[in-house]
Amino acid sequence: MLRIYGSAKSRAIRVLWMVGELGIPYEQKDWLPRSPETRTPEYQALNPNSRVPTIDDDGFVLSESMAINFYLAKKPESMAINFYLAKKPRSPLYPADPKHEALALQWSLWETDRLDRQIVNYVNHTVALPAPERKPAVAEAAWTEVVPALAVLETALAKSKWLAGPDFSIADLNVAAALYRALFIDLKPWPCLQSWLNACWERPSAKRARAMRE
Ligand SMILES: N[C@@H](CCC(=O)N[C@@H](CS)C(=O)NCC(=O)O)C(=O)O
Repeated sequence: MLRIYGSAKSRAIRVLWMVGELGIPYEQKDWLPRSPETRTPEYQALNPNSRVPTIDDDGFVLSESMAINFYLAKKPESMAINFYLAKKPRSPLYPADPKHEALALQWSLWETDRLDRQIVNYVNHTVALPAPERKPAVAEAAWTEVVPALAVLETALAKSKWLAGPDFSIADLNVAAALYRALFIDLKPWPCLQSWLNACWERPSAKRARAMRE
């Protein structure tokens, strides 16, 4: 049985969205970031970074949310192999075309580099944290990085409905899930991004993952 370590109030929301899309059975250790459970030697043996999410899939241990989702997106294929099905079914979220697969990697790595912490810092230090804990300088520095990154997405989404190929895929899930906090900021300057983000988060499994968090 797949075990997911991490609360939906963390980057584990990406993983919970993915398992929901694919109907993968799982159990969850609903642990918050920095909670005492993530500081134990047992957990640090699974993830020496003491961060969430981590998964343990029958002994296969993996951290880093984007890598976890690449693994899980292919899981329907390996589950079918285990049952000796003659024809390997395609995973609905894993691009079949190697070029689209590479684009999915490109966007997932890009998001981690250009937006992942920046958007969290911006929203935390403008609205999410209690007012006395907010640092305007952190928000301002983050915003100077968020704006050009959102512009990059806007340009891509003006040309193509989805990020990697003709259909919604792991690329859209990984980037849109990481942009959870962007749901709470004014995206009118980036209309294509706004409608893409809404379309992603309208998916039933996204709504379920979001409900686990809010
Ligand atoms: N790049 C990692 C980041 C993981 C991460 O930073 N997780 C946060 C929660 S969203 C955490 O566990 N923070 C605990 C800490 O900072 O000690 C991933 O995408 O999985």
